[in-house]
Amino acid sequence: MKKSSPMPKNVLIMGLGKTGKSAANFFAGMGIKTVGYDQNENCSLSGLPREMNIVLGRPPNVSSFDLVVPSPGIHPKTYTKARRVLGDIELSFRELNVPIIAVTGTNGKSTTVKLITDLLCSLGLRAKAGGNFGVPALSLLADDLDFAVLEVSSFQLETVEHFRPSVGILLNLSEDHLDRHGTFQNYARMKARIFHKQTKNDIAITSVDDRLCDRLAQEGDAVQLRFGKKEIYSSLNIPNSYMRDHKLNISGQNFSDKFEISKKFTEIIPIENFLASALALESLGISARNAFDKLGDFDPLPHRRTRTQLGNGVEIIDDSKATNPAAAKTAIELTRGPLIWIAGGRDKGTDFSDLALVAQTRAREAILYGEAAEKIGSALKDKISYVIVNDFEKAVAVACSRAERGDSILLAPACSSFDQFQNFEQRGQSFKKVAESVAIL
Ligand code: UMA
Repeated sequence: MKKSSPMPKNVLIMGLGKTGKSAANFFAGMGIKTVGYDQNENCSLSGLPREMNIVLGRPPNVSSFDLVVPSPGIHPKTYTKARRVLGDIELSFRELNVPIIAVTGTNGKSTTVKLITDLLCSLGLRAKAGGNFGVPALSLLADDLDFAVLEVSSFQLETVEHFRPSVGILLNLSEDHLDRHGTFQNYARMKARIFHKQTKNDIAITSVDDRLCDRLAQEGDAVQLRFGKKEIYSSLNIPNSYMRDHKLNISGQNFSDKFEISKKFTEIIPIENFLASALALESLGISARNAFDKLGDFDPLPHRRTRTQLGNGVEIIDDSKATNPAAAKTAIELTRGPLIWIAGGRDKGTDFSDLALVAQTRAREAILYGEAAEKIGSALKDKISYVIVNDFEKAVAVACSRAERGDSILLAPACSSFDQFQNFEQRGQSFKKVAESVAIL
C-alpha cells in the first residue's frame, strides 16, 4: 500500500469471488495476513493463498480488523461497524503507477473500456482493461503497463477514498441498482465519486446532452470535455466531440481534428461510446485518428446484442447484459422485424413504465420470467400480451414455440440475473443453448 498510511496488520476480505481472490493475493504478496469471509459455505476456495484463514457462513466481527476490504456485491450495511474500509479500486489506484482512464455510467461502460483499450493497443501502447469489466483491478498490477483502463461500478465507487483517475468518464445515467442505493439520487451521487478527487490536471468527460452527468462532473476540479450525440448544435453549445456528415469532429484546448470513422465501427459501437473514447485519447495527447486507422476490427463483447440465426429461420438476439430498463429499451428499439421479447430476473427497484411503452410499439408479445415477472407484467397490462413463467429455461422454450420463420427472439431482461444465475454471462449462454436445442427438435 504505497500511497497510503501505515500497513494494516489484520485485514478482513469480505466475499471470496473474483475480487476477494485478487485482494487476498495482493495482501499475501506484501506478507500481510488476511482473514477471508464468504456467506456461501460452498463457495470455491481455489486461487486463495494457502495461509489465509477462512470463515464461511456467519460473518466475523468486522470491528476487530484494522481494515475491511469488501467485494462490490456486498451491501455496505454488512460492514457499518468496520474501522476502515477500502475497496479494490482504491487499493489498485494506490499501487498503479500509470495514468488511469476510468469509465462509469449506467450503460455502455464495458464497450467503452474495451474500445479505449483496443485503440491504445493498436498504437503499440501497453493498455489493459479491468474493474467491473470482469478482470479485478488489482490483477492489473501484475502487468507492465502504459495505461490502466478501469470500468468502475456504483458498487465499487462506494469504497473509494482518494481514487483519482487521470481521465474520468461518466457516459450516462438512468435508473439501475435502486435495490442497493435506495434512490436514483443516491445512485447518481455514487457515480459522481469518479470526479470528486480529480484536480485541474485531470480530465472529466460527460455528455453535453445529459444535464445531470454534466452537473456532476462540475463537482470536481478537472477540465471538463463533453461529447454530443446529436448531429446539430447551436454555436453556443458545440461539444468537444460529435459526428457530422459521417465525420468525427473533435476539439479541445490542445487538439482539433476532423476525420471519417469507418462504418465497421459506427455500425456496431453506440455513438456515445466512440465519441467519449476519442476524447479520452486526445486529452492524453494521443491521436484518435491514428488509433482508429490502426484498429483493424472491433469484436463486440459477448451478450450485447449477439445474434444467432437458428436452423428454423428464427433469429435469437442475446442482450443478457441489458440488465436495466434503459438498456432493454435500446435493445428493443434496435431490433427490426417481428419480435418476441424475453424479460425478467431480479428486480433492482426500477420503474418499467417507459420500457413498456417502447415494447408496445415494437414487440408482438413478451415472455416474462423470474422474480420481476409480475412487476413487468403490471407495466405491460393492456399494452401487449404476455406470458409469465417462473423458470428462465421455460421462458426460452415458450418463446421458441411461439416464434415463426423471420421472427426475432430478443433476450433483453431489464433485470439482473442473480435470482437464477451466477451472472449475466451464464444467463446468455443458457438462452443460446436452450434455443438451439429447441430449434433442432
Ligand atoms: N457474498 C457474500 N455476502 C454477500 C454478497 C456476496 O459473502 O452479501 C459473496 C458471494 O457468496 C460470492 C462473492 O461474495 O462468493 C462474490 O462477490 P461479488 O458479488 O462482489 O462478485 P465478484 O466475483 O467479486 O465480482 C465483482 C463484480 N460483481 C458485482 O459487482 C456484483 C463484477 O461485476 C466484476 O466484474 C468483478 O468484481 C471484477 O471487478 C459484475 C456485475 O454484475 C459483472 N456488476 C454490476 C453490474 O455491472 O451491473 C455492478
